[in-house]
Amino acid sequence: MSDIGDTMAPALVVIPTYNERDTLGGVIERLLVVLPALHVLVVDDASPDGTGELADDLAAADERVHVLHRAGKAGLGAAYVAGFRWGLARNYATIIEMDADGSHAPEDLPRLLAALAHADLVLGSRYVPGGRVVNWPRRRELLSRGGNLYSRLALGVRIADITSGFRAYRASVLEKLPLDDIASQGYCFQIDLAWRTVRSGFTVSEVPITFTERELGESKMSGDIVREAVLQVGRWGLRRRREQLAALLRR
Ligand SMILES: Nc1nc2c(ncn2[C@@H]2O[C@H](COP(=O)(O)OP(=O)(O)OP(=O)(O)O)[C@@H](O)[C@H]2O)c(=O)[nH]1
Ligand SMILES: [Mg+2]
Repeated sequence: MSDIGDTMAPALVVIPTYNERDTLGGVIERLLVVLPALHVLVVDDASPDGTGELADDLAAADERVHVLHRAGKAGLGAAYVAGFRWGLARNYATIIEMDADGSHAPEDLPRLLAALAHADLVLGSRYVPGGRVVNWPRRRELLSRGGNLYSRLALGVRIADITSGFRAYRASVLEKLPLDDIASQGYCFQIDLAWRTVRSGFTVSEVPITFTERELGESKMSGDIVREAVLQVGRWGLRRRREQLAALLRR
């Protein structure tokens, strides 16, 4: 993107980490090769494996890299909210979410940013034409596709990959969302933010990505994360139905 880094503050990539020592360095290196004007913020929750110290070393060697250290593991949502606040306080025009485990290809990011010219939020999508998932066990793909179908039906939004964690926001969206109220974590956090973005009247678009399952490190996926998403999305869906019904009765 030609306008990053000239007149506007450059775009910020927020990368939450918990025990991602094996992959973080490679992801940041690739990012800065693909888009040299980017800034990167690692939000580390005191990873026991030393990811935070590695991030400090990377930041000391490159002024485009920054680190936010947090006291302990408090979930992906809380880490992102802290990272967003950091970025908003520094006037970045664009704030990007990305995993540290290598699942999201830095090489796909220029297409996300290009699409941001015509939308307020751009999702890197596995489930639009051209999108792909590599190395996923069948049951993992079913869980992800099922979660997306469930969210589409409950919330009535036409988004193919609402759980995607590779996405770019215009800062104006994050400025408007009530970040203090967002308590959800994991997938639920991603659905929550996209849903609030749509309800606030912003536009969302999707571009295809190739998602590659992590080869190193450990997943932080858990039954709790799935349960939280199922219950919350169900609640939001019911609230939406109640609002629709109330509007119908008022007519
Ligand atoms: N700071 C912070 N980062 C987290 C936390 N939980 C997960 N992350 C990071 O969030 C990103 C996504 O987590 P993953 O474990 O890859 O979750 P996932 O992609 O749903 O699961 P896999 O497909 O198994 O990799 C990674 O960069 C994690 O290190 C947390 O509690 N705090
Ligand atoms: Mg992952």
